[in-house]
Amino acid sequence: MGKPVIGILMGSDSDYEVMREAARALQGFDVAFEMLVSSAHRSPQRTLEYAASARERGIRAFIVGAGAAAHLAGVVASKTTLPVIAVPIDSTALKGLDALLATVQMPGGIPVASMAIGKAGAKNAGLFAVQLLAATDADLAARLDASRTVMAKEVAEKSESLQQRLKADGLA
Ligand code: RP5
Repeated sequence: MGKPVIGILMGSDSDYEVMREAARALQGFDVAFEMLVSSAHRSPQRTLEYAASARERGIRAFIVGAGAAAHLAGVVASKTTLPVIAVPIDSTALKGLDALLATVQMPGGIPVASMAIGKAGAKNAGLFAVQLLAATDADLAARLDASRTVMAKEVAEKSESLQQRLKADGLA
């Protein structure tokens, strides 16, 4: 798929199952990415070096997933002016609410765009990254439009199936 333009970072390999959804979304639009584990607190130097060197290596935006006291996205954002899209991970007893609040409540000056908790957030992070790239890529924008058309068609089909189920249940 060529040289990575999106960097997917997660705090632990235990975040992978959620963050895989971001990778799938990017792959669906043939957007090349790299994915690695680096922690804000367990490997701070590695995280800072990765964030600082990404632009010169061709990365255009980051997708960052972390759970618990999720400061990884903010730390990445502190070392780059590339867009940082965060995914709060539901990896603790607080089911991601801790990560959501830690991620979304960035003090003014260093922005982080936070998605929803968990897999839907990871999927949307991937799509949002595609949309960022599509702002200056007409072909990618056209493919996003086409995917929305497919999505709308699927909703209409689901509604049609629902009518059949209503009939089968004697409700229509
Ligand atoms: C965070 O702590 C990670 O992002 C992960 O969501 C959570 C738990 O990590 P592990 O203890 O599973 O490595 O830093």
